[in-house]
Amino acid sequence: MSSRRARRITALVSTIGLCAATGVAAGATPVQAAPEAAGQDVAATVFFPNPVQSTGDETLTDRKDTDYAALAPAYHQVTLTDLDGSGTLSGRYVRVRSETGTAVAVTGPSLPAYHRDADQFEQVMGYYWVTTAQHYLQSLGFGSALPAVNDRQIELRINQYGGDNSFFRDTKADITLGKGGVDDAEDGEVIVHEYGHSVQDSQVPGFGTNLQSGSIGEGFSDYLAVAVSEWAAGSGALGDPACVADWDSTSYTRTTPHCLRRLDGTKVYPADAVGEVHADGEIWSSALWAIRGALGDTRASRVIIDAQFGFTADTTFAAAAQTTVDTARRLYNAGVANTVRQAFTQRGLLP
Ligand SMILES: [Ca+2]
Ligand SMILES: [Ca+2]
Ligand SMILES: [Ca+2]
Ligand SMILES: [Zn+2]
Repeated sequence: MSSRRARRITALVSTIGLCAATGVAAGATPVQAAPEAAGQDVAATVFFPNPVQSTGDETLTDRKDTDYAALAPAYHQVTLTDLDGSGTLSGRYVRVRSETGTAVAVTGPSLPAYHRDADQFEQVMGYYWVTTAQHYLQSLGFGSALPAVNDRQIELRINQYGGDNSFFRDTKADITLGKGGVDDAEDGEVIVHEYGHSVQDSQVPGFGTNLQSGSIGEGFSDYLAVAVSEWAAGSGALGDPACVADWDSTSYTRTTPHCLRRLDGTKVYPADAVGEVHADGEIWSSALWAIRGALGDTRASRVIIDAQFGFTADTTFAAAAQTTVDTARRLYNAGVANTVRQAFTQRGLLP
């Protein structure tokens, strides 16, 4: 996902089979347990959304995928929901495939406490954060008061693509997460960023065919990553919420706070546009962030996401901004629409 190609780092392949199911004695997992019935929940361990965000410790680094003491407070207990009962990490919204490790087996009420040096940890992260992102969309009313958004099972694949190069495969819903630097699936915001592209593709198949629409895709995906982080943690619970991918970015940023990108930049169009989708996406995401600041998460995200149904695959900043203003008027009122308009005009995205 990075706009910078971090120097290609040979990922340390997890020692699968010898993985540290920390705190769980070998053989402690019941071997005879039947797979969970469909819809049943399973306890698991994740980063929430990532170690730098949740601990505030900007000195944490990858250390070649080792699990070290300073990371201990970053592990959180969560519940995996919507599993399909197949005994694998397959559920209503995502099916996880790893090409770099043995698949997680769901054989009881809780998974082993996989830590980051186990490939299974990333598989769990992928399942949890995609499902959480879909629950966020549903909490906004998508699928009830508003049309469903990306209510389908996507595939999340973990593989060995080098560099920091997670990507969303064009015209497909699916996500591939790589292993460059910090393993991409160790940062919930990287996972949800990629899910943001899947969301847009579900709303407008093939969305993002040129520079401006592609920039909107990157800006929205950054916005969704942070919105889901904050929703999961509780609004206001995270320090520096405007920072995207606080953990993955420790591999390719030298200054603190470590951020892949930010949502609260001051770029305006066209003066600060450079012709690269991630960089120019910061103009779009800062408008979305300002709308969220003015309207609150629920109203802002309802407007921002519902508007995307009306975008064309090759939309422009101005057309997409105008559709978003019109959506605010339709869902709410002229005052809300004016607030949205101001966020876009202040950044040169609308006349
Ligand atoms: Ca890892
Ligand atoms: Ca990475
Ligand atoms: Ca963050
Ligand atoms: Zn992206």
